[in-house]
Order: sequence, then C-alpha cells, then structure tokens
Amino acid sequence: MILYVSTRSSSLAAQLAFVLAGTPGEVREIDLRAGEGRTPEYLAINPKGQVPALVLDSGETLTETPAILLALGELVPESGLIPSDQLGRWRVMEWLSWCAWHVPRAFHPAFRPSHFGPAAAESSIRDAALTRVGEVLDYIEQQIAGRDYAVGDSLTAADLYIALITTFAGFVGVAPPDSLMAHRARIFSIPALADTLKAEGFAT
Ligand SMILES: N[C@@H](CCC(=O)N[C@@H](CS)C(=O)NCC(=O)O)C(=O)O
Repeated sequence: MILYVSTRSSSLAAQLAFVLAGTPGEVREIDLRAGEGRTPEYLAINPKGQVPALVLDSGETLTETPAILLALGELVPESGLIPSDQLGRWRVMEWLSWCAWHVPRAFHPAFRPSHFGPAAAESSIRDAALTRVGEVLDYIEQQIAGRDYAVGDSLTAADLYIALITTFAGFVGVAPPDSLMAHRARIFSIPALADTLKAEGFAT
C-alpha cells in the first residue's frame, strides 16, 4: 500500500495510523505548497488533488481521512485502531465523522481567511474561525475529561484525529487545554511514532 501525505497537513492522522498499524507499504510525501497535488500524475491517483490518499494493493485509491482510518484499522485489526466491539466501532466512527466536519469548518478559515471573503473581512473571518476552534477544543475536552482515550481504554483512530485537531490549534495560535496536550503527548510518546514525528518537526 502507498499512503500519500504532506508535511504539516491533515494527512498526519492517517500517517500516524499507517505507521502505528505497521501497515506494509510506504508513505510518500506530496509537496502541496510546490503544487505537487495538482500534477497530472497525482491527479491520476487522487482526482481531488488532496492528501491523504491510500493506494490499496488492488490499485484502487481510497480518500477521505475517516475512510482511510477505518481501512487501516480493519486491515490491521490487531492495531486496535478500530475496536473489535460493535459499539466501540460506532463510537470511533462518530468521532471521525465529527472531526471530519469540524476540521474544515473551524480550521480552514483560520488558516486561509482570504479564501472565505474579501480582504476587508479577513480579520473578522479569522476571529470567528478561532472562536470555533476554541469551541471544538472545549467540546473534546469535556468529552474526554478523566479519560486517557476517546473511546474505551486504549488508543483508537479517534485519538489520532483528535491529536491532529490539538496540533492544528497550536498552528493557528490557539493554546489547547492541558488535558488535550496530555492526551496528545500520550500518543506522541509512542516509540513507534518517534521517527515520523521527528520528520514532521515535532519534538517528542
Ligand atoms: N476531506 C478530506 C480533506 C483533506 C484535505 O483537506 N487535505 C488538504 C491538506 S490539509 C489538501 O490536500 N489540500 C490541498 C488541496 O485541497 O488542494 C479528508 O478528510 O481527508
């Protein structure tokens, strides 16, 4: 399998899942800033021009973070990324769906306010987005209060998506609450992730 990713992008959740699961195959970097997401070669792989994209051994390409996380978890069930019990699976999908909605809604206007309105409105667009980022963090904080992981008592794909949100909050200048930093530290201190995180510029 080949997982296409880009540094400091939302593909981090899928990349961590790929590495944690010990997925056979390789991770390939696409430099979105240099336009590599829009080359004919990459568009032939993922016509959306986005990362993450997972090329399966069958040659088919799977896109969208929740689908990729589900696939990686199911392909390597012993990873625990997708729980084996039914309610656990549903709860993980509940989190992945929620994150997939709130990441673009809160973070895209915070990263790129110019894409969402005229120049004169940029600072108000950004301020509104930062407020939403704060609300997203508050919700996660309440939901995982007193717990080590979002679903059950071990790490699942939901935690990787949440760790991405914690990371993105830092990127846009919103300090995540201590409990979310601790939750992310629990994940980022997993030895198997050390090389990936170092390459991504995270001190672990
Ligand atoms: N809905 C997709 C969104 C993926 C996404 O927005 N990827 C960004 C990186 S953060 C991207 O590839 N942007 C390049 C582009 O849209 O041209 C998912 O959940 O995986």
